[in-house]
Amino acid sequence: MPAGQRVSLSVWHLFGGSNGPDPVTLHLRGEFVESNLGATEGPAGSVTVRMIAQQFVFVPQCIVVPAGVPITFRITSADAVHQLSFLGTNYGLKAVPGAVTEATFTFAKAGEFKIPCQEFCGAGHYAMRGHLDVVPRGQFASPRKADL
Ligand SMILES: [Cu+2]
Repeated sequence: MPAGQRVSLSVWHLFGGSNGPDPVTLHLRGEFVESNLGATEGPAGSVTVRMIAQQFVFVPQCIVVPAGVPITFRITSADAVHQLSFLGTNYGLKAVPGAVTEATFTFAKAGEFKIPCQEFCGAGHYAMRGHLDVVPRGQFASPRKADL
């Protein structure tokens, strides 16, 4: 597991899912509703990206973030365990149903990164890939600002 990554498995598995996001209602309520996915710009230019991994897509499929800024990823799964990697970097994240995995990565330069799933998750696994577009900081316009 890369440094800086932490998995908040919490007590979800032990106590029947009362604490982490419920995989069944992810899209309906809480942190991972559709309108809250993707990049959000917080105070002082910090950026948080929320994603759902599910058989066999990442939601959202394409994410735009600024270069040279720490990007905090928060990801969960709607079904099986998935493993994202940002091709061409050594950054990666595991998506676990019922838990939120958080990690912060900084992409030094603009570029495009494929995000293949690296954990066999079923029949469509080999086609499961997202896309990360790292743009120069001045060109980044977050679709959303966090509520302050
Ligand atoms: Cu997979």
